[in-house]
Amino acid sequence: MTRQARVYWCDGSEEEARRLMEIGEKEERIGSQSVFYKLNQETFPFSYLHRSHPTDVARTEQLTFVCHPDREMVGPNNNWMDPGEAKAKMRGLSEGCMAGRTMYVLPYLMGNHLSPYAKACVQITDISYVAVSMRIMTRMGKDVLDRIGASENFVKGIHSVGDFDPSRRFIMHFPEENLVWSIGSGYGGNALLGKKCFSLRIASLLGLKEGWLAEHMVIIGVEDPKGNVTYLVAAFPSACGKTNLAMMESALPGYKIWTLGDDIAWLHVGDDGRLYALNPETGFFGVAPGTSMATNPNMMRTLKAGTFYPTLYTNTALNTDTNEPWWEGMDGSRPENLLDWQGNICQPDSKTPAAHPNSRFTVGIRQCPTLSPEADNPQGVPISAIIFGGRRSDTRPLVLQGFNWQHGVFMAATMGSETTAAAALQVGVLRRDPMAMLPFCGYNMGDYFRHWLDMGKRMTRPPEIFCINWFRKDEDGEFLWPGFGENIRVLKWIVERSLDSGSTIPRRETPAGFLPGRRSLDLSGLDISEANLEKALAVNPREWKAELSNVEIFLKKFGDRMPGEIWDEFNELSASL
Ligand code: GTP
Ligand code: SPV
Ligand code: MN
Repeated sequence: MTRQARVYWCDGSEEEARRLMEIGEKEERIGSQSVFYKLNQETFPFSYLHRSHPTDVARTEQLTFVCHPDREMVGPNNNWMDPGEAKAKMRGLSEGCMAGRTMYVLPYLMGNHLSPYAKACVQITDISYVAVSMRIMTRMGKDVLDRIGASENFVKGIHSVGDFDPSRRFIMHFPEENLVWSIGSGYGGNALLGKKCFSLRIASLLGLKEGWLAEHMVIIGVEDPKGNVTYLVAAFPSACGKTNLAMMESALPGYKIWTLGDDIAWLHVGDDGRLYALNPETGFFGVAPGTSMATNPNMMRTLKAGTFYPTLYTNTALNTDTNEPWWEGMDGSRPENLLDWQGNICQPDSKTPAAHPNSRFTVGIRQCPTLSPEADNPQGVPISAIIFGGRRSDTRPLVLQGFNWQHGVFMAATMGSETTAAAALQVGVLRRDPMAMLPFCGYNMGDYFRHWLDMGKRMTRPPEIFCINWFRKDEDGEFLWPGFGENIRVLKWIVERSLDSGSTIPRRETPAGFLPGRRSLDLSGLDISEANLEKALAVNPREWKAELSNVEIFLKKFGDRMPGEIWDEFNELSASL
């Protein structure tokens, strides 16, 4: 059907990666541009710049569908299409789509080879950029084919960039066939089908059937000055701080963050009744703007580490004096001679960003200096706390602890966030984004909330649940909380509240949850005014009333499928305000 000129079976070797970079540099093009452009190999070892098609710069939620015979099961949180109709449409669009091009066959594993939870997958694609990205982000190799053998037991991905025409761009999921079919985009979550499409949308439904959870979460270990490590997971919507949290450099002496994952966590209940988390990916597809030695030094070190995995920069600017990638918020002043993300010369006084706001890097997790020694544990790591967060200029305080599992699930189910450039939508608009999973939950959100409540009942020791907000602003639009490395102060309170001795750590009860007790946040060495701290931590009844009417409209969309427990918590909070 695709009528490719040739087929290239990828084996995941280093030699092959070098060959693919060369093909992308010299043989394949997007419009008039090469797929890869070689950057300064001394300062940015094995690094390449990629400029995507100008209409193809973010995930496209409006073109993403879940195609299941039962529309109710898919829910109002997903676009739905009948599987037969969707197949016919995709067949039409795929006819001859690889004519004259190479089809790359990518066998890969999500999860580690020794893990009982790992899943074998095969994706086909027609662009070297996706083949190389998948090699960074997944465990790609011939051995996966042996594992699959003659079985049908693998996740299938069909991907073609097509002609990049947005009117012929679709990302279709067929959960009953473990199939993802994507055409017309070469960007991130639209094209790296092991990431959002399989490890979240399809996997979330597998999790519902098999009794586990696939979540949009970072996994970290927090080491205290005594050397004890407590593992946490945290879910924030796209471009709201997961990667930064995953490799944070602590502002408090003696504390250290260990990185296990920055985007996706698979959560299983272990034999001991605790919750375990593992990261199915092996790389970071991270937001470039704002990344610097000041905000995320460990990511800067990761980017420059250089191993046999290439590092890719997508839609960043280019400093033509040094041949290095550049983006807004990088250390130092704006270089004089810059090409913008589309390759055009930048005027020095231009106010438009030179890097695309959703420009990203793709880099292997092995290069991360804070990689946890437990990152490859086939069972995952035991989780003591689950953190949910969003980008909220108002209403939501710096941190709140849920009263118990059920109340924590309510807090997460009702969270909202201001939209970012990660999705092709209007930026900065508040939308409800339960568990940071609105674009990624592959089935009805009402059923998803019930699954969360049920998971709590299966655990002998469920993790504590917290909500955070690093992004609350004052009247002048300035952030009230300094964020980044200073967030360790909040993590410290979270960890202490989550340990067996947690009930002795001071907290203040509010209708919305527990706030840190006076002086129980460690603010040593931090320059923040009493007034700002008070504002950052305020639970304001007037703001919460407005919040609840917004929440109510959202939850009602799920009708009968919305669990009564969620409404019980809602009514309790309404009554107490
Ligand atoms: P996805 O990869 O899209 O899932 O995003 P992410 O959640 O990993 O987001 P990331 O960590 O890349 O952060 C996105 C943006 O938020 C960057 O521009 C950061 O500089 C900014 N950011 C991260 N942490 C903080 C913080 O604590 N405070 C403030 N003010 N900004 C932050
Ligand atoms: C996100 O948007 O949450 C991402 C980037 O992690 S993408 O892979 O494009 O979905
Ligand atoms: Mn993400």
